[in-house]
Amino acid sequence: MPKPIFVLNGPNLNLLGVREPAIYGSETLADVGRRTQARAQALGLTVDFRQSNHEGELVDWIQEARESASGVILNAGALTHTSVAILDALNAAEKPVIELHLSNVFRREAFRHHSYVSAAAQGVICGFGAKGYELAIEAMANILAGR
Ligand code: CA2
Repeated sequence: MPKPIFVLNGPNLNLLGVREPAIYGSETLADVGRRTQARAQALGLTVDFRQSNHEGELVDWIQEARESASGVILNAGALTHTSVAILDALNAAEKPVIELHLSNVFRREAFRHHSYVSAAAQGVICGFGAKGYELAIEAMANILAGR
């Protein structure tokens, strides 16, 4: 049985579709999860889609990925810009990592322009809203197929 792709979402992403639709869109995180699962299924892959507001829980899940995932797609939310702990966990996991953001962080405040996650990521997808989750699945499928 192939291992699932872990799709991990950080703080406040549970508010998707409820607040700030102009920045983050009107789909809920559950909608995004369904979209992500559907794209993965079409490519013959499985996904484990999770969200946490807690840095330590995200670190635990990234550690779990070392044994239990084929790769990690991570929207770390604001922890992207602050968390050396998440960077260290990603490096220790030794799995392909794709960094993901709904918004184009480079069109926003300067503090969003730096990412600790990027140093461990094979690539970054940002600015395409919920569609970015499907793009990340496609990119991960290519990485896992060795293309
Ligand atoms: O654009 C992204 O996906 C972000 O990772 C979202 C984070 C932000 O801190 C990053 O700079 C970029 C914020 C997630 C908060 O999500 C909300 C969703 C709806 C309403 C309020 C917050």
